[in-house]
Amino acid sequence: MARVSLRRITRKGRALYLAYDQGLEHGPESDFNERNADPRFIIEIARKGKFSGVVFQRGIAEKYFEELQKAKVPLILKLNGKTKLPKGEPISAQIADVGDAVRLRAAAVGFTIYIGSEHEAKMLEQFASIQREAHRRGLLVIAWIYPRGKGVKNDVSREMIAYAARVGLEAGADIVKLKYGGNEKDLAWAVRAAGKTKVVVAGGTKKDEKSFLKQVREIVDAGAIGLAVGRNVWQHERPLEIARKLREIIFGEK
Ligand code: FBP
Repeated sequence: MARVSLRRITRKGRALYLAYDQGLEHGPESDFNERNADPRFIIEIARKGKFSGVVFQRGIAEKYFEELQKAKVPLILKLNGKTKLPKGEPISAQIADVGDAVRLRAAAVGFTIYIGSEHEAKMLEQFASIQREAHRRGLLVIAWIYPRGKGVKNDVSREMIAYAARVGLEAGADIVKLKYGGNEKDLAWAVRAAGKTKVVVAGGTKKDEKSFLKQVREIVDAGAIGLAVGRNVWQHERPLEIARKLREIIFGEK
């Protein structure tokens, strides 16, 4: 089987991705201000902050295609998403496909699976066909695997994060994105469960810088290859400064 090289979206085997799909997931009111509501601001952070990739939904990737090409930051095209408005069992709707990713010159596709949801089967099936086609067409695959829904009590327990990691491996993701519950040993177990699938961790809501950086050190010590972070960077007063600190920890940059 032809392998797609992880090197397109990693450096020294490590990764720092800038996630910006929160406009769809959470809405502008909860996450954005005058500055970070503009996708061009995000592209500039990704470029100057030397991120290994930026995560956009299709609409932003289309409308800001030229800016993104100029910036030369690898695109990770998110293929599904949902708003925060429905109250039922979570399902992330597929709203883009691998053809869109190829057309938009993405390096990778991203896809969310809520394991534990009543709709889990649909997301697993869609992921399977996306994974096959993406690999056939030379794209990497990142799975956001979030335990959620009626079947899940604690989404960041040792059991759940390792389960999410293992689903990433078994479903064929190149990289699995997990949430960190604050226990380094649990994350190390999840990294073990992910086998040859690499692990990156989400940033979560904005924290004070000191505790955020402490968390990032733990994540790297646990064996994750890095972060796919949004709010803790582009809600920061000085995004490039926090990006530099993240590079120091993740890539060992001086
Ligand atoms: P953050 O670093 O801002 O948490 O972003 C990571 C992420 O996975 C985003 O890609 C996504 O929009 C968001 O978290 C989903 O968060 P949730 O579903 O928990 O509200």
